[in-house]
Amino acid sequence: MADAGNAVQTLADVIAETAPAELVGDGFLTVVGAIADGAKRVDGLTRRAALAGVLGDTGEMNVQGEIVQVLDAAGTDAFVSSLRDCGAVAALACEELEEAVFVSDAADHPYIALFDPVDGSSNIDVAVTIGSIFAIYKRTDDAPVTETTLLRPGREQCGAVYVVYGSSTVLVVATEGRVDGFTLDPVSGEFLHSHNEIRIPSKCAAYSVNEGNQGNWHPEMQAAVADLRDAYGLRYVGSLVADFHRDLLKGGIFLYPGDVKSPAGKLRLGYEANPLCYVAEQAGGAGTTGVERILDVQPELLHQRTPLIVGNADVVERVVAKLAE
Ligand code: AHM
Ligand code: MG
Repeated sequence: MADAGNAVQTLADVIAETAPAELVGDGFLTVVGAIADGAKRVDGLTRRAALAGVLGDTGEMNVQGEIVQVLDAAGTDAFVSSLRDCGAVAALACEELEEAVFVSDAADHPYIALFDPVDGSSNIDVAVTIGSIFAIYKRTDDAPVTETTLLRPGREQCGAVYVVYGSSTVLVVATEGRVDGFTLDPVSGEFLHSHNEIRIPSKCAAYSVNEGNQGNWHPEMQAAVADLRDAYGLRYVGSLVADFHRDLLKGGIFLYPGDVKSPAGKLRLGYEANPLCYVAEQAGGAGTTGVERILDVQPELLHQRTPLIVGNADVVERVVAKLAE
């Protein structure tokens, strides 16, 4: 945590000092800065909520077949415009947009971003924590980006970011081998370094799953969760970013399995599972579908769903072993 006696570093300071040199030289900070700008807009809307007219739904259905909340639409606008206009992103894809947005094939636009602009949007109307999640990739060559070249396994990410809009607003950035957190200072309006080199604690504090779905789980998953229930307390916010952030800082495991009604589960591989599993792995944790490391899954569709089990590596392993029994 930040030491009140020392000057607190900004997001730009820390990324410039700690991110891999080839990313810094290629404008990685520009991409993270664009995410931070969008997050400040979403934070402003979230804090004012009903006063800003962002509660409720738009009456429309997104490509996922889910009702679009007003803040989903506003968050999409905020991040699409900040990333499209930052000058370093060649293409982006977003949970709320059916089609990817292709910005520029110029070589000075080396990054690709896949994101969930407002995660946990069913919690907006009741003032419960929500988030935003971003997977960042580098182009492998100067060839035009297409929808097919956006389908990259999560292990190829060069960085991932999430923002949690909770009792404070915290932006977490992961690059190879390193995870840091930045708290939005309402006084200066800047994200300031508050969580240095985050490592998931070795002790798992809680498991996190929607127990209401138990009746639809396969017997092996029922047995695996019964095993967790015997060993740990239960915490479930119902906003993935909030549940994940708690697990990252306190130790824990989050599960959204497939079941008999939804074999692929609910969460999206590209926008949710990949970036959060990348963060987890850089912090010493692990993420799996139950049979395969999430970051090794080869996506076939932009909006593909996946079962997700992520958190403390030993507990993830314990669940995988139970599922295989
Ligand atoms: P969203 O991205 O459309 O908000 O949906 C994803 C959310 C996650 O934040 C959360 O983990 C999950 O859906 C909760 O689902 P459920 O209400 O079925 O437990
Ligand atoms: Mg989501």
